[in-house]
Amino acid sequence: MVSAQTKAPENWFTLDATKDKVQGTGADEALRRLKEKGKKGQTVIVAVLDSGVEVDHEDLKDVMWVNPGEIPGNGIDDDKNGYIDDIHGWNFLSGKGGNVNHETLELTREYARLSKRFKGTDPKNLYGEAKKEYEYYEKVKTAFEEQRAEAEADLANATKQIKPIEDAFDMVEKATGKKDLTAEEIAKIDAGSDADLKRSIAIMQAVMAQGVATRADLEEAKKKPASTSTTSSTTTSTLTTTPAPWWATTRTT
Ligand SMILES: [Ca+2]
Ligand SMILES: [Ca+2]
Repeated sequence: MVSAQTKAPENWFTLDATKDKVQGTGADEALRRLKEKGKKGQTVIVAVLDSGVEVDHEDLKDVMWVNPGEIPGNGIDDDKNGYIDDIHGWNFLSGKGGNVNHETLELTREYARLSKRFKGTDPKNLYGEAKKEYEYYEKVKTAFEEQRAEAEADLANATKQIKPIEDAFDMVEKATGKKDLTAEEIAKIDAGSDADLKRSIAIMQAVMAQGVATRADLEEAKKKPASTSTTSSTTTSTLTTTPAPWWATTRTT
């Protein structure tokens, strides 16, 4: 059994649930069995639609798809497909070569795009395609506002939960005159009969067990909503399209 305290092996994701007792993909084991049977590999092209790709990863850099019509790094769209230096595809969220730190949802992007056109517009003056597009804008606006309200409620909730933790940091730092105490230093604090200090120490020990060891970690935890991971370098094949999200499927066309 792997307990929460055991550090995961670095290659956990290629290990096998049955053979290695690690909930990975079992890729190493699959490869071993295929080689055992003398199977030869075939080249496949994988188009990544979401998430990030480390294009210079040692296992990927030599097998990355290369756009044959593009000369890298010359600032020219050599194959005239609309993308400059798209040597390994294109990152549609950030553009040329970029990483995305605070990527937005498609819903937010649609709302921003349509707001530019329709904010303050009186629909009475719209006809035909423009009217249909306006109706779509209203649906997007409603969905966007609902999601924003949910996110704001989540943020308020998270802020409320973090307040007692900040208070605990304050109290322990004040009592010891030290910042960024280690787990050992915290364990050695003599709180005597100070129940508040004892409680603060217990809170700090509990959050440390969750990986929040310093005030910087706490600030980081405050900034990060639980459900979104942020840093990704999305390299996407220019040949692919993304399926429409739920809120766009009701669009009247
Ligand atoms: Ca190009
Ligand atoms: Ca080029």
